[in-house]
Amino acid sequence: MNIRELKSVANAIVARQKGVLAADESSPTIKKRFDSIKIESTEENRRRYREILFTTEGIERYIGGIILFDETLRQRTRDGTLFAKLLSSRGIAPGIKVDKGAKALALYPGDKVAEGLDGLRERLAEYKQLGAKFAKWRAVIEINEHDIPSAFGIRANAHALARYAALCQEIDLVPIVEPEVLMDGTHDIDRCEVVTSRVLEAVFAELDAHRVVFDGMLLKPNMVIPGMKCPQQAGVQQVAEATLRCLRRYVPAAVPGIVFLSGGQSAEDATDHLNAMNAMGPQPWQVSFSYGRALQAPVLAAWKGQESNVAAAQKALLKRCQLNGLARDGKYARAMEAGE
Ligand code: 5MM
Repeated sequence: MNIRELKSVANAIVARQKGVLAADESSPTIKKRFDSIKIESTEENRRRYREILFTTEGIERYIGGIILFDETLRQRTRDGTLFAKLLSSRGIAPGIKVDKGAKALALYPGDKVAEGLDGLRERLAEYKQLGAKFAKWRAVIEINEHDIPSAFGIRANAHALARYAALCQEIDLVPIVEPEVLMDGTHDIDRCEVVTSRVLEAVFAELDAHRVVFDGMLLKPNMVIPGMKCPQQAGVQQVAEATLRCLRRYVPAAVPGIVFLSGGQSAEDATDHLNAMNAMGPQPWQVSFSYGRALQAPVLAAWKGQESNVAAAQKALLKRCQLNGLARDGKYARAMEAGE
């Protein structure tokens, strides 16, 4: 393991004003996104769309890494350049999603566990050859009003995340460790904080037991936020305070960066929450973003699959990147949404 190399890639991804664009939608997820704008999910349409994202001028000032799906890592621009090569040449680290999705955890009704460990060492070696500098594994934790997630469900996901992270570091790929406590449901912010705390505690215990070097990884957690159907929604400051309280208790200071997922928040809310946390800084780690929907929803809405809308789509992406770049410094204000 080359710890210097791991640290340097991790630090570059969360350099000042920078974060991650999550463009690693699996085939079923990208189909859902395309359905919403009435575009057929063909391989060429997926390639075209990703080319729009990756060739947007100026995003390299705010985006340190982009997470790709297996198919995308093998695709090329219209003029034949591998996407991974294009991104590296622009100073953006290409990454790869390596989990194979959440499946029902046997004998634990209601719990899920992410699969994909079998053959992972060989897959990582191939991804590295294809130009990946980091990887990502997403564990999905659902909350219900009673007994989900179970303590064992949390442990099983934490164990898989740590096995994955150790395999990444063995081959000098920076692992992004993503335990996502979903915001689906009616639970309140306190329950989200309790579950997120238990999850992070278990994840770092397993990472430590697996000898994962904290300095050479990034954490991609959910924010502490009420369920979408909770009647008691929380204000921006409340979310920022609860999230930081939880992370400061359970995330070691050696971790270079926290890159939040957006999880179904609106683009504006995700930026506002990130901004509030940075305004309360400094924190022991870089506090940044790895948004999928919160960066891409405005892009899809502007593009609608039309060649004539490409410039508008790229403008929408650059705008979100710029605003999140400002939020990295605590300098974003909601009023900026109206401007260019
Ligand atoms: C972009 O979506 C990623 C892949 O999801 P599927 O396996 O469901 O296709 C996902 O892991 C994403 O990176 C994170 O959930 C963050 O995205 P959001 O939209 O929550 O910011």
